[in-house]
Amino acid sequence: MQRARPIVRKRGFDAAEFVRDHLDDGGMPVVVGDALDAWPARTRWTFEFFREHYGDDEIIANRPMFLEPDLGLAPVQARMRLADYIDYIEDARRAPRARYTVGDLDALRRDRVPLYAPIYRVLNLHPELAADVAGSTLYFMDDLFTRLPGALRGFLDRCGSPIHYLFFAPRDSVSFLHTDYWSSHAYLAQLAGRKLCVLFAPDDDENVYHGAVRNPLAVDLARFPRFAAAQPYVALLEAGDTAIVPSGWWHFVVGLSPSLTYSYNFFTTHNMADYLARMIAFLLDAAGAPAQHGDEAAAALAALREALGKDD
Ligand SMILES: O=C(O)CCC(=O)C(=O)O
Ligand SMILES: [Fe+2]
Repeated sequence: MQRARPIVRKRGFDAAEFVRDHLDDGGMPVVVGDALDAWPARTRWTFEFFREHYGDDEIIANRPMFLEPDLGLAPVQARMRLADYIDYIEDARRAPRARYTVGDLDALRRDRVPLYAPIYRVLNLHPELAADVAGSTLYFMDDLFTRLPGALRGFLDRCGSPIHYLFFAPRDSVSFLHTDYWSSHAYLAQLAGRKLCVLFAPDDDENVYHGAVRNPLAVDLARFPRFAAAQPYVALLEAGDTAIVPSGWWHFVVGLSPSLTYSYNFFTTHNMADYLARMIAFLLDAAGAPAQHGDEAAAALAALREALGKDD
């Protein structure tokens, strides 16, 4: 990783500069230092706050995070109260108070990678918290997702890939190398603790073997020789920092301490065509599967048709 470059840090953004330098073609990732200054969550959302008010929520935590079978880690899935998960992430050497649905404590202890809860859709469970994250917007961000009809947004946020989510992470939490779904842009808003992010541009697709390189900090160059040509960009995220991950950028994130990250996926004119094409394919698929959320998906599609049909 000697050739890693630091991700640029900025403050005091304006919307046009943000889009031009970071989201349009060739746009670079950035860490914004003042994006969360006006968010009540920045001071209010602590481990203590969630333990006290939302401790009874159920958390599903996995190792690895999405139970990826190709990582050579003994798979573990555990269900527990959020309060118990917070106790665990504060010191992941302790045994969690959990009910195992895959693997067990012995399996968990066989490897240093800890449990990590992939999806906690905090605002769906507790809509009263939306104001704490300013409705998920950042002061410089033109988020086209918010212009979709409400019924469609609600459906995607409940039943699609997560639009927003809150990560409670132990030290050594790992999100293995991936790009986000539907070519969305993402931000990672660090509310507490520290994480290390390693990113690669979409141009490095082949050099990271389309994600087959899962951990860029420990690459077998005999197996993945082209990785030597990949250009890593790194950032240390501290509480108050927000990392912008533009559409198509590969990212790998590891926890350096117990931490809390609010994440949001969005689209702009730059990635709109890909995003909407994938979104509509998803809706059509869902509408054709009545056993799952078919009716809701059909209603979401109808809302989209109506919004597009309006001649205002
Ligand atoms: O572990 C993290 O904070 C990164 C999560 C992430 O990138 C994702 O789930 O898409
Ligand atoms: Fe991601």
